[in-house]
Amino acid sequence: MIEENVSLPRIHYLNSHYGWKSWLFTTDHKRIGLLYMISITLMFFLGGFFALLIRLELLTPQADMFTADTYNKFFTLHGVILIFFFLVPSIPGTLGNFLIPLMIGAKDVAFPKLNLLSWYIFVIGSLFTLWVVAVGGIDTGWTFYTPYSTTFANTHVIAATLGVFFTGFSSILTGLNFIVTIHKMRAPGLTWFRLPLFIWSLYATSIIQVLATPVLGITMVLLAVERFARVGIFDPALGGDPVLFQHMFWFYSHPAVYIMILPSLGVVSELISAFTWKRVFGYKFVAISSLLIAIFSFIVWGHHMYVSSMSIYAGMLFSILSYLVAVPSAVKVFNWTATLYKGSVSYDTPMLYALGFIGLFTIGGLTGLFLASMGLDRHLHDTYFVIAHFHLIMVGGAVMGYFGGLHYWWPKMFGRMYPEWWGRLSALIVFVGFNLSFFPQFIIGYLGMPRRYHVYAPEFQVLNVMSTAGSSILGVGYLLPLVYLIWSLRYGKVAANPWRAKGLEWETASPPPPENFLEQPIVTEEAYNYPTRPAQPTKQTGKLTGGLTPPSSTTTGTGREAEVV
Ligand code: HEM
Ligand SMILES: [Cu+2]
Repeated sequence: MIEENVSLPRIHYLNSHYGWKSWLFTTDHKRIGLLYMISITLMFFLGGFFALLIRLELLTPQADMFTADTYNKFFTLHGVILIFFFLVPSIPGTLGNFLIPLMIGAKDVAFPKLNLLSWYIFVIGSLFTLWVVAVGGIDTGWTFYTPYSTTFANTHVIAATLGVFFTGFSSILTGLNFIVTIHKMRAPGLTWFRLPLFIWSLYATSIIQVLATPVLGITMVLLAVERFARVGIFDPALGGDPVLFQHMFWFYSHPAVYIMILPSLGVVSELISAFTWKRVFGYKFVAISSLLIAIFSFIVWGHHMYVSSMSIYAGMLFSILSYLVAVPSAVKVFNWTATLYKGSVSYDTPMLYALGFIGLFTIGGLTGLFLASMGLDRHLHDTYFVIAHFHLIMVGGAVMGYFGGLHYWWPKMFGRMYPEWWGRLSALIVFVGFNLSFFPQFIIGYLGMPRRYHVYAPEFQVLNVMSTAGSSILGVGYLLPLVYLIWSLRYGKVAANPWRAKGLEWETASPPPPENFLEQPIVTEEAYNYPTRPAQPTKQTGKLTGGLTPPSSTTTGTGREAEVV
C-alpha cells in the first residue's frame, strides 16, 4: 500500500550538508540517531558472531572446537557486547534520538551538543571493548562476579570494565537529555496525556538510566580499584564481601533489563495502534504502567541472589516484590490484546514483529515469575532455563521491538520503503529461528543442564542440536534485513507515510527537513485519534477530519481512507 505520486523533498536532513565533518560534528538529533544506528549495528553483528561460535561448540557434548578458557571468553564477550553496547543504547540511541523531537513537535533535543558527546562517549567505550577483543578477551561472564573478576581472572578485566563504565556515562547523559526534552520542548497543546506511548516509555526508561546507571559506574570503579590495588572491598581475605558486589551489580542490572525492554514496549504500543488504526485501549493505564514498571524495577534486584546466602525472609520479600512487576507488564499485554480485539489488523512487517513480541514477551515474563519463586529458583538457578527466560525477553522482546520499529519508521528516516515481501519473510524466519533456538533451552535447563559449560551430558545433545540449528536460522533472519534495508536506501520505492499513520512525526516530510517542521505544529487532539472506519475524506484534499493545525505544507497523503473501502 505504497502511496502514489510521492516525491522526495528537495532538501532534507540527509543532504542538507555534505562531507564526513558534517556528520561527525553534527548536532542534529536525526543524524546522531543514524550514527548510533551504524555503531550498534556493528556491535550487534559482532556479539551475534560470538553467539554462533558458542552454539557451534555446543553442537556436540564433547569439547571439539574451543578450550574451556576460549569458550569462557566467547560467552563473556557475547554478553558484554550485546547487553552494554547493543541492547542498552539500541532503541533510545537510534529511534529515540531520531523520533523524540519529531513526535513532540520540537526542533531538536534539549541539549544537542550533549547528545553528540553521548555518542562519542559511547564510541570510546566501544573502542575499549574492541581493544579487549583484539588483545585476548575477558572471561568473567557479563556479570563480572567477584572474587573471580577481582582476584583470579588473568584476562583484561580492567579494560573491559572501563569500557562499560564509559558507555554508562553515555546512557546517563542520553537519559538526562530525554527527560529535559520531554518536559520542556513539547509543542503547544501537547499535554502529558496526549503524548504517544513511545514517548512515555522512553521517559520511564530515562528515569532508570539516570538513577540506576551511576551505581553500575561506581561498581565498575570499585572492581577495578580492588583488582588493581587490593583494597578489600569484595575480597573476604582483606575484610571485604563478595556478596556486596552482587547487590551493587543487580541494583543496576535488574533495572537495566527494563532499560532494555521498556523502549520496545513503547514501540509495540505505536505499532499496535498504527496497524489496527485504533487508539490503544486504556491509553492512560498503558502510559502509567511504564512509570510503575520503572519504579518497581528498583526494588526486586535480590531475586538474582536467592542462592547467595540471602536470608529466607529477605528472599520472601524480594519474591513478593518481583511478582508485583508482573502487574503493570500484564496491563500492557491485556490492553494490546483488547486493542487488537475486533480491530481490522494489517499484517505488515512491523506488525508481524509486534505480534511476535507480544507472544514471546508474555512467555518470557511468565517464566520470570517461575524464577522469582524461591523454591523453584533453587532448582533452576544457573541453568539453561535462566538463559531461555532472559533471551525470550531480551531477544524475543527487545530485539523484536527494535526491528519492528526500525521497519515502521524506515520510510520516515529515509523517505523510501524497504521491500515488503522480504520484510515479512525475514520476520517469519526470525520468529521460527528464535523459537527453535530458545524453546528447547527451557527443557534442557529444567532437566538440569547448567549454563556456561562447553561440555555437557550426552542426553542433552538432541535439544542442543535443535537450539544450534535455530540460531543459524535466526542468524539468516537478522542478515536479510541488513541487506534489503541497505538496498532500499537507493532502490526502495519513494514513500512518505506508507502506513497512513497518525502522529506528529508523520506530519512533516520524509526524510524530515533539518529543522524538523517548517512551521511550529500545534496539537489539538489526543494521540492516535484515528477516525472510526470506514473513514470518509472530508474534502478532495484527502485530509482527515480533526488533526493537527496547521498541517505542514510538506505533508503528503496522510489519509488512509484512500485504501479503505
Ligand atoms: C521484563 C523484562 C525482563 C528482562 C529483560 C529480564 C532479564 C533477565 C536476565 C538478563 C536474567 C539473567 C541474569 C544472569 O545473567 O544471571 C534474568 C534472570 C532472572 N529474572 Fe528476568 N527479566 C525480565 C523480567 C523478569 C520478571 C518479570 C521476573 C519476575 C517477576 C524476572 C525474574 C528473574 C529472576 C528471578 C532471575 C534470576 C534467575 C536465576 O539466576 O536463578 N525477570 N532476567
Ligand atoms: Cu531481575
